[in-house]
Amino acid sequence: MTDKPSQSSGRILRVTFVHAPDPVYADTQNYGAMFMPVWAYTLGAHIPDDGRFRLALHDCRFEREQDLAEADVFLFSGINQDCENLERVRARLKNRYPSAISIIGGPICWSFDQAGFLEQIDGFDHVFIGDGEDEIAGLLDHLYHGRAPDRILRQPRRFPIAAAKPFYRPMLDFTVGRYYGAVLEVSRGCPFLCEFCDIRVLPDNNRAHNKSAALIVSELDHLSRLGVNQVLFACDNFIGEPRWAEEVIDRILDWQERTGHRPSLYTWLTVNLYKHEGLMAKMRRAGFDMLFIGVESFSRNSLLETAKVQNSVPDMVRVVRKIQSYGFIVVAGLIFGFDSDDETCFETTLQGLKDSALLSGDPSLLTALPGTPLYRRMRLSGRLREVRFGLGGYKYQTNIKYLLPSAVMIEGYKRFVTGFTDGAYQYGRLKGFLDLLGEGNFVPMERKGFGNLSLFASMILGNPAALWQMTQRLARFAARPLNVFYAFKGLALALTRRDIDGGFGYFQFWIFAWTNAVLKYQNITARDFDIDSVDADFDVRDILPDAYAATADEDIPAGKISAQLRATVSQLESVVAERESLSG
Ligand code: B12
Ligand code: SF4
Repeated sequence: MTDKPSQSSGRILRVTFVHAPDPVYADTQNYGAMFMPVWAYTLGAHIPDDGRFRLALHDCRFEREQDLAEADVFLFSGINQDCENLERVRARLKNRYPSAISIIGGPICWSFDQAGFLEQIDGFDHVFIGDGEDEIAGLLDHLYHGRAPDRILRQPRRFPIAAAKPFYRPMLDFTVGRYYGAVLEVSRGCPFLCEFCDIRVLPDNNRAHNKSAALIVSELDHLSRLGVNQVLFACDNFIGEPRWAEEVIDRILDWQERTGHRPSLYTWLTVNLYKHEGLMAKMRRAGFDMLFIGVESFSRNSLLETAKVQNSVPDMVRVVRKIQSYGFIVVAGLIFGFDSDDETCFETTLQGLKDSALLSGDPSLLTALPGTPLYRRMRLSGRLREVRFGLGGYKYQTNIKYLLPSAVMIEGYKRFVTGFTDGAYQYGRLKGFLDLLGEGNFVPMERKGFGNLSLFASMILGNPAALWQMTQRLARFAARPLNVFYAFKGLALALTRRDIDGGFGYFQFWIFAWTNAVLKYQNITARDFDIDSVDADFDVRDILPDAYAATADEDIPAGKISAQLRATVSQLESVVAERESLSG
């Protein structure tokens, strides 16, 4: 618990940040690695230091709910999937401390507002939609003086992140050690136009808003002094503005030279990185080890449909290979279920992953996120399904009706999983990746990687759910003797490639990603899917509802709206023409 230094002798408002993500998801999606509550450290820094507020952080993943001390205000945050848990914790606190005020913010609020689901978080006294930095002080000031703020509070402007403050140190310094490295937000927004993406449709978010390079480096410096060696650079697209990205890298290189600190870095960016050869080499030297890239599909048509034009390169395999040849591990986002996908998309993806020598790639099924053009298109064509924000026993549950029959999707997915988890296939990926590193671009790194098995192991030791998951992972993996054979073959390969600095690190990542896939997918059956498709009599022309273009009213330049529409509409017209010619 931390008091903001006292300048007044009046009463103190006790404010507790309650971090309560859905526990099942928290364990299954991150495999027991716990990431820090960035929102609390960020907002804490914007609460005035005038002695009126006493701040505390309670992270339900580490502290028991029963130990949550009384406060005057409980601040909550989360993402859509946390809804039930947030509501459960809120209700219990209300029972124990009836006079306390609860306020919820975070991505869940914006998203539920877009979808018209705010009633699902009705229990909270106040709902805050938008960036909180500029508002949190005023909000708490109201409560301090006993004035009731509006129930729904909206901040439609993006906070000018160039004016961001350092994390709230008193809270960070005492808690950072319990998390997997650190998460440092570096920028917000992305200039691209993917139809399914809810990042580009947030207010004023279709462009990059960047933190200053100086602040990023001083935060890195502070984190390194606290002993943090793994830092996730949180953003929507690190190269939304390549010149800024380069400036940040240059500053980091300079700082590393001066201080000798060498954290490993992970970030999100787009495939057009391949055009920036100098930047890639510098990023490696600066410690960028893993990059999340939304590859989405190896089908150019599906990419055009979703207007992911920056990905519709002539040869995706060549592009991904080039990025990886510098030594980056590309964690590829992949999606099945575009209207342009046919039943071969599962095999095409398997082949694409292998040819591009990707060590990692996690597929998901297309989902329409509220607020996106895809959501609007699905709504207009009656293809939205009602699903709750929770899996209710399913592994896959999506909210749209696919054009491919659901049985075809499920069978295809199962074929994909069988091929994907196969030992020979996995070994081929590792070998392909290590061979790539010998092609001349590789920049070795003098540090531990972002994915650090010993750090991960130390984290899960105290977590029974994560330990149980690890036991299952190993048991399922070893149940197939061929897996064990290829795992050892992979280890031998990595250790004998003396030309590659850090071969064991790549092996570690490979085995982790492979066993993740086994854990997640092995034994998957049709019962794990709650997905649906359009009826047999669905008129394929309805994939492009009449009002789709007319209702595109995002607050972005008109030229950008029409660019997205052009790509999506012309590709969907081809799908319609193809289907109609097939049906005679
Ligand atoms: C870093 C990150 C991760 C990291 C770690 C996150 C962490 N620390 O726990 C990792 C890689 C683990 C991750 C995983 C996932 N993530 Co993620 N992630 C992000 C990312 C890029 C940054 C989050 C962040 O730290 N932002 C910085 C903080 C300061 O922003 P913020 O939390 O939004 O808070 C601001 C406001 O919302 C507001 N606010 C927030 N809370 C409150 C509370 C009050 C009271 C007030 C007044 C204001 C307020 O003020 C803050 C300052 O402006 C975001 C995208 C983005 N750019 O935000 C996605 C995002 C949060 N992730 C998302 C998703 C879907 C996931 C996954 C489910 C993906 C998957 N399929 O596996 C998993 C979930 C894993 C889990 N169970 O924890 C979605 C959530 C969408 C939604 N509405 O549900 C986002 C928004 C991306 C997107 N648009 O699709 N993620
Ligand atoms: S590139 Fe990524 S962040 Fe940008 S609009 Fe597309 S999906 Fe969204």
